[in-house]
Amino acid sequence: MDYSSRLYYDSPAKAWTQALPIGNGHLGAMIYGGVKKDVIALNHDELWTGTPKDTVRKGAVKSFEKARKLALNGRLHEAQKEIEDNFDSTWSQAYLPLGNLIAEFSSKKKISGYERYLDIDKAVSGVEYLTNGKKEKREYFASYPDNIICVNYSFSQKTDIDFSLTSPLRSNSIVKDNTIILDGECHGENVIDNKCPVKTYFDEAKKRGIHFRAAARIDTNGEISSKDSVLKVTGATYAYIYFACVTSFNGFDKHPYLEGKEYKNACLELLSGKKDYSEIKKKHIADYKNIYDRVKVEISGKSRKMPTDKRLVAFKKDKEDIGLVLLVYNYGRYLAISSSRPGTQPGNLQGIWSDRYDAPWNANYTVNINTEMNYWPVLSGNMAELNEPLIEMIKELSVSGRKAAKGQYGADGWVSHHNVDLWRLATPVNGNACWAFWHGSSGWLCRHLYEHYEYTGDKKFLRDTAYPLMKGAAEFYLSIMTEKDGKLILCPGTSPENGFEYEGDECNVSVYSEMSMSICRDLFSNIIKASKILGADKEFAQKLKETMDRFPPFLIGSDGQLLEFGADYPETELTHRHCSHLYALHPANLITPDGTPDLAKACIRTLERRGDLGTGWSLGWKINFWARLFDGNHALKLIEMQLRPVKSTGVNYGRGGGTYENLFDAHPPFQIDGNYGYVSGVNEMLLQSRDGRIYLLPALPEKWKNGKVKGLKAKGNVTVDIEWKNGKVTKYNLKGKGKYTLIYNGREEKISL
Ligand code: FUC
Repeated sequence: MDYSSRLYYDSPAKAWTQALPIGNGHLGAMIYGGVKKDVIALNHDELWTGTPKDTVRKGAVKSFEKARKLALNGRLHEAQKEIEDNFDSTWSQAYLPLGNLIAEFSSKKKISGYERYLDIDKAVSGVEYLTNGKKEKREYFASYPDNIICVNYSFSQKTDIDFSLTSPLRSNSIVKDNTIILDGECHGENVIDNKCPVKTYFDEAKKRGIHFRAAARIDTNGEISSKDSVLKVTGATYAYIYFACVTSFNGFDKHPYLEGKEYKNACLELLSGKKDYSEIKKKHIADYKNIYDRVKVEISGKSRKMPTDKRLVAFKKDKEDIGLVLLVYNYGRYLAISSSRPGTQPGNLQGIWSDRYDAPWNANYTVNINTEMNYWPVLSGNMAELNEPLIEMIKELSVSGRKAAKGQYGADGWVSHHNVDLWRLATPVNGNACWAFWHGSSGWLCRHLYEHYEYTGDKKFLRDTAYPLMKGAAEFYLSIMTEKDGKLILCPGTSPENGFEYEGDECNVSVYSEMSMSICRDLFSNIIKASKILGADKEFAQKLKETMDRFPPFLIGSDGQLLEFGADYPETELTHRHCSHLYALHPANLITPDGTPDLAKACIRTLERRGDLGTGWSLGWKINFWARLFDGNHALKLIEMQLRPVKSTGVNYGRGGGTYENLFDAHPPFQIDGNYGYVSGVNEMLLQSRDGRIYLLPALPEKWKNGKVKGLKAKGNVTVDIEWKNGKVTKYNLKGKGKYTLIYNGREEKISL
């Protein structure tokens, strides 16, 4: 048994953060594995409150101009107040849970040898135990090719089962033959009442929300009957459940009720026909492995054979369990494949798994770090097709974002702010300017588009998809660029979600922020490169270059740190979880230890002053920063901190980051970004690439003495295998095309593939 690809427990889950996730991008389920009562908590990626809406704030353009003038004159508190009073728009809509599929069993016999597992080599979860010495088995998986969840119960003796399907949403369920059908409805709006979002149903057709049908078909050798909405099975020695859900959601700009798509028959159709469990399972495993098996990391050392929850606790004392480090790495790849596939919605704050009616931060897309982090491991981890939902979202955002640019700023191009939802909210949300007034996400998201080209080498994608979107984002920034002291800046600025001391009080709005300028530098540089590659749009590239030449330089503060707010203001929260001003170090490559050593030194100083502690995703980001700084030991320290066992699910903005018993990342609460920051961090420790340079093992910790990795990707669509002994590369194999400089074992080598 490989204990770096299997989670297992000796008892059923009592809490959601102990349950095991399965998913196919649309459908998500959490497996509790109770002996008498099995609960499968369900999600669907399109269950959100709301309808398409114009969210532009009236009078915002004037307000922006006023705030800009105030900021240029140093009246920063007033600028902030102006933004918060007159510029923001509405809150995001919310992601909703679907409900529970429940199976209650009649058997009252004593059981032994209980095990609940998730095999991440195959993406199959299961439960096994003995009754009277005989094996009882259950299996669960979510198939992407068939778009259903399958469950297989096999009993050692005749068993009666009550099946039911419940939902916290407005819904009604009935039993028809061997199928439970639940028809339901999402709220028409997440209405803001006294600064609190309240999920609200309306009767008026134009305010009705997304409708959906969920259905579970039971195939069994037992006898089927029904009582109310419970499907009863008696005397079964096996039962299969085939579960599907389809919604009326018809695109971000279509009304889900008045222009909704047909969903009732579509749902039943997914379940109709003769379903052969083992065929579906075979297809599912092949489909999953086609992505998952591309990469394998092996590092010599201990791998503890111990139930995962206990293993996590044991790691606290003895950190030699490299198998656990790899398990969490593999689990992150598993979660990515299970939550983001072509045709699905992108992974939200919780991927697709969310049990709460009022999920933390509405389980929306928070795009001032979190959504981007979800997609960091995808390209380096050889899973480029998982980017598709993100790319689609960016295309859609560019449509709503054009209205936001015009309506909020009177600007060209397109822009998005710190929250996005299913309806592609692009305007700033309501609340403190430190998070609400931040127009960096359109620029940041475009870096994913350019990287998609860099990693895949797909020129057609660059020309037809990436370039026009990148250009539109740049046009927005060009359009609001302001001159101050001969420099061009984005004024006013914020740096998510931090503040500084100004005139005796905390302030969040500065004249400009380093992050916004870095996002622009990065976006503009990528457009200039793209225009060269495509041999197109030279004039625009020239304009960007001239604009960039007038940006203020990176500033270094009195303590050697990179300045966040364009001036050496006293920090109000030195150890703040965001490190946005290091954007140029990671995710961008504008600051590098070998290219710009002085700035890299300033980044090190910044990270030292911030400290290592933080929320889950903050630890995840720091792994990536230290990897980019070629400091493998520090990166590993962060990995080890991320593996601290956490039970609390309350919101902790401080230093509580760690891992839940089911290996979900703990912000706390659960937030999936930390799982992905971890995977991306490990990838960056083993391989980095930029501008034709490929670094093998650039940040290998001393503890990882011997090992091998296969299948990671370097930019240029190069597939990389590496073996190492005593910390030195002993063998490598690169598959791809082109000329590169290879950097390893302290030397540089020119290679041609
Ligand atoms: C950002 C972070 C928080 C949290 C939230 C969802 O606002 O600052 O820590 O992750 O997103």
